[in-house]
Amino acid sequence: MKFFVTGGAGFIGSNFIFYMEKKHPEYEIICLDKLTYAGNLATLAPVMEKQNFKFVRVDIADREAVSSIFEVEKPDVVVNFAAESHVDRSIEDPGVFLQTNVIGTQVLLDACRKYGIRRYHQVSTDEVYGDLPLDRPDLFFTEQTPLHTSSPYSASKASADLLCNAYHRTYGLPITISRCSNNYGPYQFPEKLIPLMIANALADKPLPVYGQGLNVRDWLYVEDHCAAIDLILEQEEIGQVYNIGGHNEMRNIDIVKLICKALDKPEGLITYVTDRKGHDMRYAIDPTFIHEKLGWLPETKFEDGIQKTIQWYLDHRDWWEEIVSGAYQTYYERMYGNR
Ligand code: NAD
Ligand code: TDX
Repeated sequence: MKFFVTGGAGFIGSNFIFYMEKKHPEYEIICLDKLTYAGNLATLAPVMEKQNFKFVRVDIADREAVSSIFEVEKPDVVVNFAAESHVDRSIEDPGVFLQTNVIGTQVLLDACRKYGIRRYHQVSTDEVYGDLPLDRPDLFFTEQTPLHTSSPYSASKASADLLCNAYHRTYGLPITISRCSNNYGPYQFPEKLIPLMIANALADKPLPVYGQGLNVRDWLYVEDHCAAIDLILEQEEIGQVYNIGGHNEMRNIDIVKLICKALDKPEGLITYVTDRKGHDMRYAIDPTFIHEKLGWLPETKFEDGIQKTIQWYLDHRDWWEEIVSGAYQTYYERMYGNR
């Protein structure tokens, strides 16, 4: 079985490659990644020399390049993680989000049509459902919740989902889609809430909390997300959407305070800054369907996962210190300088 894993040099994609290498050592995995600011080849060092692994640097929106790789390699399965993934960057500059997340997905779908595929899996997000009000804790996103996006990022991800459905219905392409809640764990780029707060706290820098920090996210340890995708790929039914989440809702401010406590840093570092434009209030996944259909349940409790994650960032300073010292500085200044 030959897998294309696009975006495998990023956070979830790399964790997925490690998960699959361990669980299915008989599979051949080819990682396709453009290596944008968020992609890091060093992350893939543990698998780089393996016989059954190959890395190809390519932009998924480059039709010709993608087509030639499909022609040569003829993959059985494509799992598409490749995306521009940061909401704040999409608010600053939506263009590249449409290019990669929408056009890139279409290019991959076209290649799958042309060369044939056993499965195309689209890694989507709970953000396609928009948000839920804080005063209705009884409401959750199900697979039937209408798409109702807020940011250019979520609009681009929802567009990609719609294209996948269209290629399934119109051309019979064997697609599946998963919509996961917020992930955390090793190798997450330090622009995202949890690694950003860990890195800043370790440097005794201000911890920029948007608005009042009352927004709620539903956190899932990245390995549990990978296990869910693996299960989805193993089952035969196509055209199906699966929501993935572990009922672990937390307010941003509580996460930041927890990180301060774990690192023995003063809460005085917390700085309330101007809110994100169009900031979604609450995400909350109802994972009943994937649980009942595939028996999936998250294995890592948040208390354990967050400790493991903090320890990972303490043990792998080289990995993220290099990132935060480079071009990321310019981004940070632009994004947080006048907030
Ligand atoms: P990430 O930003 O860490 O990694 C994205 C990867 O895609 C990088 O390696 C980057 O180089 C690559 N990439 C970007 N543009 C590309 C292009 N045009 N061609 C080829 N490669 C390209 O993202 P992540 O957090 O690992 O997210 C992976 C996927 O999971 C995304 O599709 C995202 O929408 C989805 N998702 C993320 C979360 C989360 O909490 N991080 C939750 C749900 C869904
Ligand atoms: O500096 C910050 N301060 C802050 O208060 C940052 C970076 C974030 N936040 C808030 C905004 C959100 O309410 O923390 C929350 C989490 O923010 P992000 O880490 O940027 O994640 P989010 O916007 O929730 O989106 C994430 O989950 C869904 C991923 O980045 C997406 O790729 C995924 O689809």
